[in-house]
Parts: sequence; structure tokens; C-alpha cells
Amino acid sequence: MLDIKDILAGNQNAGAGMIRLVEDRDPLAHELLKRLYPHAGRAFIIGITGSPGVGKSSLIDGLIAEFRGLNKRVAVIACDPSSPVTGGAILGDRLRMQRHAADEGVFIRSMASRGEKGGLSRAAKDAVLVLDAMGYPIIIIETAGAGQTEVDVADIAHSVGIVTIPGTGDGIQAIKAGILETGDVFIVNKSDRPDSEAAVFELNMMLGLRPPSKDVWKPLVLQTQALDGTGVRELARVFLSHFDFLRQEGRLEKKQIKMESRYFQSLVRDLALEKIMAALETSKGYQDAFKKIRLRGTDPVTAAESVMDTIRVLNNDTKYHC
Ligand SMILES: Nc1nc2c(ncn2[C@@H]2O[C@H](COP(=O)(O)OP(=O)(O)OP(=O)(O)O)[C@@H](O)[C@H]2O)c(=O)[nH]1
Ligand SMILES: [Mg+2]
Repeated sequence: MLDIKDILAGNQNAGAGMIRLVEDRDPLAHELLKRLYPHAGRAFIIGITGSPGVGKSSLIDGLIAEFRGLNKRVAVIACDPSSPVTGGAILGDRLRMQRHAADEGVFIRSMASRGEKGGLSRAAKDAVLVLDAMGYPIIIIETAGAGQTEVDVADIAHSVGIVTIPGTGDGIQAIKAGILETGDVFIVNKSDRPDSEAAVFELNMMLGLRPPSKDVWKPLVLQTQALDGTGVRELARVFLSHFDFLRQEGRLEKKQIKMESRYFQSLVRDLALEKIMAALETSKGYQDAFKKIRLRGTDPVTAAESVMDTIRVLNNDTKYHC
């Protein structure tokens, strides 16, 4: 039986059990999360994102070593939106970080989507809360994809590293899809390959187009070679200095408020939708409207609008009164 005290004491078995509950969306997880919440909010959360295979896990492996060298405990969540069927751990991610498996100061979990849209994002957020409550000062989230990912890492992490590789195709092109705004550090990994300098140049050009502001963090472009560790120490330093920057002049708090307000809004939205839909789908108005569509007596948009009118009626007299 999971004991909240064990989680707060940083017990890894308890933490793993709790994260499994979160992943399974077990009702017990909700109860435990509510009790963990007051104990979280201290960790520095780093998001590492980028197209599949760019070297995220290899980089995180190096970052873990750097942070451990500074005597900081580290937890990692690797998210895999692509395996709803197996639903298991992603072997590759764990293998890349295998050398830290015996280190008590390191805790690595993988999470997979259970198919439900947005499920992984919520589960990742909850898992971070668990790791935070366990007392890890640094939490790293790995998410695949660049912009199209199910997990919007900028909503979870304080600092976002976007990983690309030299050459066109996957790398820089993917970044153009609108995630430029969310990156705090841009990492050109596999810089042992040709055209690494060109990738850095192109990224700097793109970032240069942002309007400068003294109160805003200026994103950096770094080159790394995760396999031999080149540039990884600097990357770790940049993340820590971004954290220092955030801690000044109330920036971290402001960021936290923004993140929490978005999370709260999405929770309320999910709950509202769930409740209203549950009530609507069994209502006569909904059934009648659908019947009308099927008989071509009305079009779907008009029918949907008429169903919305029945919500207003519900609103006035019953449980959805605001
Ligand atoms: N040449 C070269 N290969 C690298 C470098 N970093 C990682 N790789 C290789 O790239 C492949 C993918 O590395 P991963 O760390 O698993 O990449 P990932 O982004 O975590 O991949 P997914 O989790 O599948 O999205 C592996 O074969 C690594 O050995 C690098 O700096 N140079
Ligand atoms: Mg990986």
C-alpha cells in the first residue's frame, strides 16, 4: 500500500508506484496527488524536446552526470506519445541513461500514452509533481516531437531546451513550426556531423528576429556531441544560469503563476466538458437534435446550437448554474 510519507521521504519504490497510478489514471492517484501538492513547487524543471532520434536521451544522460557532479539529485521523465498499445517503458530511453541506474541520487521513469488525447500531458505534469514532492531539486522531462507533440513541455517546464541536428529535414525545419517562442536553449546536437556551424548560424538568425528586451531571457544556441559529452557541461551551466535568471526579480513566480493558471484552466475545462457532455448525451434535446440531423431535417451546426440552448436552460435552474 502506498504511503504518502514514503513518497515525501523520497523512497524510489513508492515514487515508482505512485507514477504508475498516475499513468493508469487510477482514482487513488487523485487522492494522493491532492495530498502531495502542498509539498511540491521547489524543483527546477527542465524540458528537453526535439524530433525523434536527435539525441535527447543521450544528452540527458550527460546532463545527469553534470548535475550529479554538482551533488544535485536528478529525476527524469521520458514521455513516449507514440506507443499507446504497448503502454510500457521505452527501452531506448532507459538504456541511454543506464549508467546512472545504480546511483541513488538519480531516478528515471518512462511514461507512455494510454491513448486518451491529452492524457500523457496531464500524466507527465502529475508525475513531475510526484518527483517534486519527493524532493528532487532538478527534474528533466524528455518529450519527442517538435511542436506537434502531445506534451506541451513549455506548460510543464521552467526551462525548455530544443534539440536539433545539422542538416535540413528533421532539424531546423521542424523548429520553424512555431516552437521558436518556447525555447530557452537551442541545442545543435550531433555537431560531429557536417553543417553544424550552418545550423547554428541559421538558428541564431531566426532568434535574432525576436525583439530584444532586457527583461527577457535571450535564448542561446549551443553545439553538443552527446556521445562524447562535448558541450554538455556548458549546456548544464546554461540551464542553471537560466534558473538563476528566473529566480531574480520575481520572474520565476510570474512564470509559475502563468503555468499554474493554464493548468488550472485546462483541468476545469476537462472537468466541465466531461460533466456537461455526460448530462447532455443522455438528454432528450441532444437525442432529438441528432434524430433531426439523421432525417435531414436540420444541419449539424444548427442542431449543435440548439443543443447548446438546452445547456442554458439547464444552467438557469439546475446544477450548471454559475
Ligand atoms: N553522431 C552522433 N550520434 C549521436 C549523438 N548523440 C546521440 N547520437 C545517436 O543518435 C541516436 C539517437 O539517440 P537518442 O539519445 O536515443 O535520441 P532521442 O532523441 O532520445 O530519441 P527518441 O527518444 O527515440 O526520440 C543514438 O544512436 C545515439 O547514439 C551525437 O552527438 N553524435
Ligand atoms: Mg529518447
